[in-house]
Amino acid sequence: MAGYPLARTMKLYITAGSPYARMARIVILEKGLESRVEIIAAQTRLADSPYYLINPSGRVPYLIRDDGVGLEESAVICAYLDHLDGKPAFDPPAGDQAWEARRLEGLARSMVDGLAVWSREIVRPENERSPTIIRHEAHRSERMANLWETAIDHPLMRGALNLAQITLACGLGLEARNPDLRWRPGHPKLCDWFDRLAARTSFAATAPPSA
Ligand SMILES: N[C@@H](CCC(=O)N[C@@H](CS)C(=O)NCC(=O)O)C(=O)O
Repeated sequence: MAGYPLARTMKLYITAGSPYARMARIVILEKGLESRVEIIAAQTRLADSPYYLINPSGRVPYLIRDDGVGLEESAVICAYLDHLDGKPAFDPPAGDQAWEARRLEGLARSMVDGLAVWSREIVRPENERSPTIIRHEAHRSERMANLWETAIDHPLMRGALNLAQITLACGLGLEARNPDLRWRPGHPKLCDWFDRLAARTSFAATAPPSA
């Protein structure tokens, strides 16, 4: 009806600390979709969570579209939301740069995946935590931070906002959840890049709560 706000017909299930859900939340804010998507906190990793009746995998993010169909996987959800207005802002550029964009997004995702495993490990009861996994992920994150200190100068990481940038920043933002994730020392360019992006409205509004 003219003059009335659009009903929030889509639902995005999230947890406040999830870097993957944060990617989708950032795209919602960047694309001005707040009035169309209801954000709902899901109870993950809980025996018999009612959320499992909505999304049997139990993972977030999970987007229920207008037509009732549910989507998993942050990259798929981000692309879907980005395409809703027919003017995608985050599609890879044309030509050779497309592979560069995908390569960088893959590198960023690789770092996030490792950091997510680490984050998951440290919230387990202490007697169930694996020092081997924690050490493995800590070392992986050091190698990836070293790599990104150089790769952050790539024009695609410095240009218009894209999914590689969103993905990497959501990973680095996990420092708020994991006090042992110390990617900053020795990485001044990465610090500067991250701090600028973290100040952007969509990033500041979705920053994960500290552990
Ligand atoms: N590849 C998935 C990963 C999603 C994922 O692992 N989400 C975590 C939160 S960071 C989750 O829902 N964990 C709950 C569980 O494993 O039961 C994506 O990109 O969306």
